[in-house]
Amino acid sequence: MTALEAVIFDVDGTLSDTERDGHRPAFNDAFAAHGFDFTWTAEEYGPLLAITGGRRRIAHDLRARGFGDAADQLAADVHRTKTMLFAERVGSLSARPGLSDLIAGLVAEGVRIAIATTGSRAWVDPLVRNVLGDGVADVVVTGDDVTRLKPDPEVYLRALHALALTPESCLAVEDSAVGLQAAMGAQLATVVVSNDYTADQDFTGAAVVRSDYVKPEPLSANVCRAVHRRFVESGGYAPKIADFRT
Ligand code: XBP
Ligand code: MG
Repeated sequence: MTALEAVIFDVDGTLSDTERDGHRPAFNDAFAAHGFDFTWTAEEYGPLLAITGGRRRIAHDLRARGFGDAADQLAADVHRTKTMLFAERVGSLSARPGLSDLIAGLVAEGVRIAIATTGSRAWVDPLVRNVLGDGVADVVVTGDDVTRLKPDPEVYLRALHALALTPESCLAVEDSAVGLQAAMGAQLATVVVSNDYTADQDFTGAAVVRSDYVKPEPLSANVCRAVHRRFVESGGYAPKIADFRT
């Protein structure tokens, strides 16, 4: 039986509730700094999260507002400002309730911690340091390190490569359907801990779905081990048809 050797965490919505009151105001302040007269309300922002990566999200919205061919360059400029603003603010963000106990339990048992996110390294590194502590994450793979963002599995495959582990010995923790698809694409057993923006999404294929780290029982290192064991014993994900041909 393969033992659990590492847990790979998503960042936004998983380590911390960053989206509604973190990224969104930074996007809005960047829009204002570049002379745009619109903002993203909390309601408008939810559906926009289906477009991963802040630069792509801005470009999508600018195209919808009629900016045409100029959208991509404008998005790159606005996103640079947004990244700088958000990096200055990560000190005010805290871990989701119950996460710190889970991390402490995993570390105490020798389970390694890794990060696989779509976000930009300029703010991911300080956020991970603030929320988890210095040096707790062995591996941090960001959106800057990949050519294809989630739901593509590339970020998880790169994290596994950096850990020098196979998916059978790891568990992923995600908050969204897009993230779950990325983790499943890398053949990882995945715990979904949803939040207000993602609660109604389709989490088919997740090893466990919950809305909280604490209730109804804490997501502890032991629970992670049990989830991982059950997933491995059940054979993981069904092989794809192409696998039978090889
Ligand atoms: C997070 C994202 C990111 C953040 C904004 O997805 O899609 O784009 O919303 O960060 P996940 P950037 O949690 O699945 O990694 O502006 O740095 O892209
Ligand atoms: Mg997320």
